[in-house]
Amino acid sequence: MEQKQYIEIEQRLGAHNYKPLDVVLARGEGVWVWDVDGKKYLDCLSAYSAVNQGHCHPKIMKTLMEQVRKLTLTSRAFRNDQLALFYRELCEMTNSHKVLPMNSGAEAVETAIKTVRKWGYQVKGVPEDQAEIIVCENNFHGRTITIVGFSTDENSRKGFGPFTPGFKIIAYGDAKALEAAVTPNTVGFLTEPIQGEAGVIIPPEGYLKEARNICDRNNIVLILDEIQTGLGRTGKLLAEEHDGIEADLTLIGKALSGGFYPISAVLSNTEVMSVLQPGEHGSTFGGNPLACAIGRTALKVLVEEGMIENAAQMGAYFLEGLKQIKDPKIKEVRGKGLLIGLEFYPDVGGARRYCEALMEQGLLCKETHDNIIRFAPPLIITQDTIDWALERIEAIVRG
Ligand code: IF1
Repeated sequence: MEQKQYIEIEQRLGAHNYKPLDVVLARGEGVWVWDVDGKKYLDCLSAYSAVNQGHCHPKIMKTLMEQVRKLTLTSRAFRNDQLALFYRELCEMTNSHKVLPMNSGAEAVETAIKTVRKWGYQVKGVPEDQAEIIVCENNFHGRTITIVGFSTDENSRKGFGPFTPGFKIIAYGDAKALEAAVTPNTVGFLTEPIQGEAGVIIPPEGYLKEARNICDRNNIVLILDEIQTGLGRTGKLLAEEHDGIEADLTLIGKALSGGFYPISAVLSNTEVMSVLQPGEHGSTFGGNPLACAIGRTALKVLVEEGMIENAAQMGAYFLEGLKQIKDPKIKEVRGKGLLIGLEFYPDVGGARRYCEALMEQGLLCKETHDNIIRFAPPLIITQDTIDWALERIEAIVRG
């Protein structure tokens, strides 16, 4: 079938909740993907950081194939022989005490919200139904009603109310605003260490440390959404490490499976997670043996194959290369590790057409917020491939 036929059918039969680039992909390997006509592209999005390990990583694939023949789903009504090992390896790696496995990122966020509310009532002593959670402007935490209810992006939010109460929105990167928003009923502060969807917004130096201190002083649970920034993307296993802090609850997803399967998890210290009792939360698929087996190998290859260090090194190289493209249309290039944003001035007329032109040149990336292109290739990218990409990016930006 031809590319345009696939697109026509999608248009006709699918909900129009996306506006993808018109490229129909059929195969992937490492940093490369191929469309149905066999044209090859460099993937600079990595499925929004879900394929940090590269497309169809052979070791993760092998685990999937082996596990799929043995056992895929038991539900949590019974135990399975992968869950304990997944817990142990994940806790050791991330320095966590406890894990709650879910599937999508949004479910991990919802889980954290439920958990901190319960902690607030049971441990902190907040009066029933009075719990407040502080969140940041321009956040992106997912698509459920509760989560979009505290979004400040009209597109995500408008038309979907009424929303869940109990959230207070403050400016991102502003520790004073956090301090000022705290009340005796504040149970949690939920934020991204770097705002991804907002356009790779890096908060001021020391912000997370300040936030950690404010949470400590006021007995508030610090919840870091590392669904996009975690698992090597920024050049550390978790982005919080750049700031030398530890969250009370850390949310991971996406690359936890290397793109093979939806797997997310809430990582916690003992006190907060211990409020959940049997029957109070769960998921049919969360913690299933296939997911756990895949997650174990996805984590293992990240570390064993040096992907986190590579993200740090290649990220710095890529960022520097982009900074060398001196063009009056570029407002700023910023990033940490391989999470990089290139922002055009508003009068340039949007980043979309640059993404389309780059696609023609064999490089796939996606605009965010009109004027920003996000570059986030798999963490296994090499210097030669970055040079190849930089050549094309420079030509298109200048062109
Ligand atoms: C879409 C963005 C990325 C996330 C953070 C939770 C979730 C996400 C920090 C929810 C998901 C995705 C979802 C995807 C687009 C994408 C995205 F552009 F919207 F912001 F990655 F940059 N926390 N982000 O980034 O995880 O439930 O989707 O598994 O199309 O909605 P999910």
